[in-house]
Amino acid sequence: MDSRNGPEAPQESNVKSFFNSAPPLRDGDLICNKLKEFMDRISLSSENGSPVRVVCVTSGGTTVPLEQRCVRYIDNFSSGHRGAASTEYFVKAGYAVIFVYRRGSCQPYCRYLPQDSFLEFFDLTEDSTIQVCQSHATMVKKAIRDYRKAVEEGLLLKIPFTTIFEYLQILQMVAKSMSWTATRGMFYLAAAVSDFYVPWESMAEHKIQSAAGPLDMRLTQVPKMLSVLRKEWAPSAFCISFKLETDPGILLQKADMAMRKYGMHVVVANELATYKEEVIIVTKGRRTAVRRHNKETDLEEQLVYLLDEMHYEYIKQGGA
Ligand code: 9Z3
Repeated sequence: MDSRNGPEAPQESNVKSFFNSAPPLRDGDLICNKLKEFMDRISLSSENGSPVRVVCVTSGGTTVPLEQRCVRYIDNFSSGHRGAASTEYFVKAGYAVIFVYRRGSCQPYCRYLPQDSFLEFFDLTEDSTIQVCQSHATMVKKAIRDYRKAVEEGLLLKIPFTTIFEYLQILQMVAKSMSWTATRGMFYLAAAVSDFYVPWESMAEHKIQSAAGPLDMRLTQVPKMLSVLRKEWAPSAFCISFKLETDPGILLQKADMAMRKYGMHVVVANELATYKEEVIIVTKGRRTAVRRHNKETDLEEQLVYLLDEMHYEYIKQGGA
């Protein structure tokens, strides 16, 4: 039922209460200014040349704090590799990218840096100058060049999040700031978003004590923001969500359901055991498997190529 004519639908009131009770972003004004600057620059270059397409890539997992002064939290496995790799290919395809990522997760142009043996990347010369090892020099030079180019051309803005509260507030801000891009806007929602959370007002303030015995905790369902994104925040944008399952028997059925229920243009279906090797692009009435060619290539290169084409068609047809 329309809330203007009667009581609010449960989903609508869940969304409202999520945002009303979420702790406000600590650096909300800074994010807002950065978004404005980024968008102004794109809008200017779109006026002076060919119109730039803009994609919001979300990446990495959201956490669910269990205490307001958070000591413990629920997390998930996502490394952010998919979002980081996809960002590089979107920039290469000419998109301006807003990379909304989990703090500490994989970053575009840095995917090759080893996290656990970082110092092995460097040599110390006799006069104590630090050098990248010869074996990695070509790769690092290319990464530096590509990264600098993306930043200097104003094609990359990075915004970090940690919790589910931060993630959804940032997604809303980005969506609103992108509204002027209309059909030229895209959402590529690769972040692994928590399905359940503890509402801020019912969360313990201090560290939960173990002396009280076993812990019983009731988690609330995170309202499905995908339909809000599609219907209210960015109704003309091209929207791609990801569906992850561990049971291959239900994956495609769940992806179809996400298409219908949330009005996504594309759902990328992947299975935990094989997500690095294979995904299935699900659109209305069509399924396309995308497989990684070999260990030296990224599956995301093909994925972004196909989505770029679909987005192009979508714009040509006026967003139908
Ligand atoms: C994905 O399915 C991504 O492909 C991965 C990427 C998280 C598997 P990595 O970051 O992994 O490269 O390690 N993302 C979406 C998962 C998700 O939370 N989807 C929601 C759902 O399945 C819809 S928004 O309900």
